Amino acid sequence: MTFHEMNFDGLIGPTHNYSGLAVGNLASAKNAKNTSFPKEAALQGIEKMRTLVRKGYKQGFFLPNARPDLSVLRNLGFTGTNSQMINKAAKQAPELLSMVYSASSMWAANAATVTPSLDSRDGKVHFTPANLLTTAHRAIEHPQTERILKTVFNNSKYFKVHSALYSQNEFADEGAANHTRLGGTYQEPGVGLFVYGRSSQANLTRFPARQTLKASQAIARSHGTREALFLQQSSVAIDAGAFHNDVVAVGNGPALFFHEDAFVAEQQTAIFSSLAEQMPFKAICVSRDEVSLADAISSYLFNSQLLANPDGSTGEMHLIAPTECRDNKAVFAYLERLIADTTQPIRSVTYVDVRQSMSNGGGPACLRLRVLLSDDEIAAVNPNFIATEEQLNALSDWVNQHYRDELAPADLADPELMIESYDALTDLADLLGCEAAYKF
Ligand code: SUG
Repeated sequence: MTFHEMNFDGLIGPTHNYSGLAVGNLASAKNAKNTSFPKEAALQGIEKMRTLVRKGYKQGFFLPNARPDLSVLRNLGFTGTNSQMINKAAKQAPELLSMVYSASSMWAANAATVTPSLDSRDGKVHFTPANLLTTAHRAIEHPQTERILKTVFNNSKYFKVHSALYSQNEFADEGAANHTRLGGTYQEPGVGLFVYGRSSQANLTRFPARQTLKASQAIARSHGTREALFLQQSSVAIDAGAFHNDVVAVGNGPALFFHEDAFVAEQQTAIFSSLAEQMPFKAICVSRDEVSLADAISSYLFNSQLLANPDGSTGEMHLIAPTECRDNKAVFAYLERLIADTTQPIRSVTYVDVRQSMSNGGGPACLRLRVLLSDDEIAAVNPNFIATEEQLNALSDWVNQHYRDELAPADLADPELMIESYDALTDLADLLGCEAAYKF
């Protein structure tokens, strides 16, 4: 039985917009109220998937959450027809309209935390959708995300999709953006490295620490994770804009690529020695002298996808980096030095343009959920969600047919956008044979 890493990207939905909803996310704040380009955004996401498919990697995708989510407006006291609710929200509480229109489910790294079957006690692949309770626009994602995961991983012999953790501040969870599965090779059991921002109810940082230790522990417990380690993010990183750990660190196989300021230093030493006992662990630490924390966060260097070779061997690794890393002098020079250094495994960098997502703080690694799967498990994935070239062509045709070129935040007030979005998603569900995934 051979295991492979498969990346599932979140399709970027037709209402992609910049509403400045994410406190502590510098790009979201900077681009708040700018005009977005939904068609370009979705096509950039599809092209990123195509880049991986062409390199020989296994790739899948997820449906976007249906937006606007009118069940939330109804829950918040709006009444009448769909169009009447949109009109009333636009007049009375435009911030609630932005919340129910957000296309934030594109960032699949926050969809769930995953434990592969090699690492779980019952030999199943476990998924827990993230409750994302720190931000209002993302806290509404998990019921739909659970349905979407159950649509894609629809075989209970191999897959167990849990419900999100109890939505309370103590159990704040942001999914795989704060979790890395490390191991010598993909063919042997590994370690789940859970990174959390806070261990108490109180937020001691200027920006919110979105992941709690209790949430990470609960997930390891319910997934039956055999080997779990818990490491705290440094408050310096959170306050510099690392609202998720995947903004300052990325790991895969034996390699962990991270910024010097990513973790609480004393904990890091103990965790790294434990990892080194369990695998041929390779820590690739980038010092602040080489790349400042500010440059790391504005370029999203660590939000690159860190990939093994396409055949799954982990001796050599490859980065899929955002073009912002090529545009930043210090970061680009660092990457050139990195790949020339043969004492570490990263051998190549491919730059991808995902600027529309980046402008909301989502880089290449945010857009994907990694799942380590055996051949039998891959055969059990709903085949309509596997990204072949043909399927990607069908998706880009669908985007070209339905998406607007431009969207300004004020456009959310027009009920016509709701009709367009639901029509687009109805056609998508039809294309993918999954009508039940959406309830408008
Ligand atoms: O949760 N941005 C997202 C970006 C998520 C990136 N994901 C990872 N790092 N894995 C967030 O902060 C901005 C939406 C807006 O402002 O319109 C937003 O939600």
